[in-house]
Amino acid sequence: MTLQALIFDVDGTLAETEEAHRHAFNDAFQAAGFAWYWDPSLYLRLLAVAGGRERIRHYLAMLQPEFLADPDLDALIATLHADKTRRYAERVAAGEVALRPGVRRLLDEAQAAGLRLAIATTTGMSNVLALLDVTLGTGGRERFEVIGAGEQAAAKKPAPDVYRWVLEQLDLPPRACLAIEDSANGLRAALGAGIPTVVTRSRYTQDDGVAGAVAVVDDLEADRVDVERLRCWHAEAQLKASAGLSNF
Ligand code: XBP
Ligand code: MG
Repeated sequence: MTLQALIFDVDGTLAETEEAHRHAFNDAFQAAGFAWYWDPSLYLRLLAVAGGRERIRHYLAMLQPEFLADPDLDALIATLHADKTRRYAERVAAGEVALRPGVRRLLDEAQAAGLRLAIATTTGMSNVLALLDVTLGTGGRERFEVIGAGEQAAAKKPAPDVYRWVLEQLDLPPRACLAIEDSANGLRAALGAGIPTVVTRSRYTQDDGVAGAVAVVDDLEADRVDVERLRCWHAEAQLKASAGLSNF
């Protein structure tokens, strides 16, 4: 089966967004009067849990367990996360986040080669659209035929739900696609949906496990990832599958 679509993760893959997320979480905590502070080494541990609301709950369970008994905990987390989302959008609008090297080139080349483009992420839709609007400008979001965000999946990565939803919308089998991810959670989600996956490591995922990836690169530009290489990796994945060496 030939390669027909590329499905991109957002956070860490299209852009190094996690510092903007981290600062937005901290600002929201401070504004609400909490002395909680997520420094980079704590945030690295917290990233084991995808999704902002889930991450706040995980933090409380780990380090402030007395909050778990609060009957209004869901509402508190929802309020903090809504404020964090607003603050993240402000940071993106201020130009704090840029596309990672090679992303724009690869998007251009893929479209010129007739590949379909999609997104599968755990972050909220408003965050995805804010990032695409600022970094790709007018028409940026329309380049992606399908956008699967946190709202589209019951269970966040590493569950495969968002990838399954995107495949359904594209009306393609997993073997016709390649996913591009930066993290172990993302890789597990894409593989769980049966999609061969290329990993481009990001700031916070340098030590993530990447077993099962069809290729692992530091950066799409430095490693000169183009459509031809993607087609090669995709074909290799198909060969391995037909030899019974993988699940694709
Ligand atoms: C990225 C995430 C996101 C952001 C926070 O995971 O975990 O949750 O850190 O986003 P991935 P929200 O790149 O694997 O999709 O606060 O909007 O949930
Ligand atoms: Mg990611």
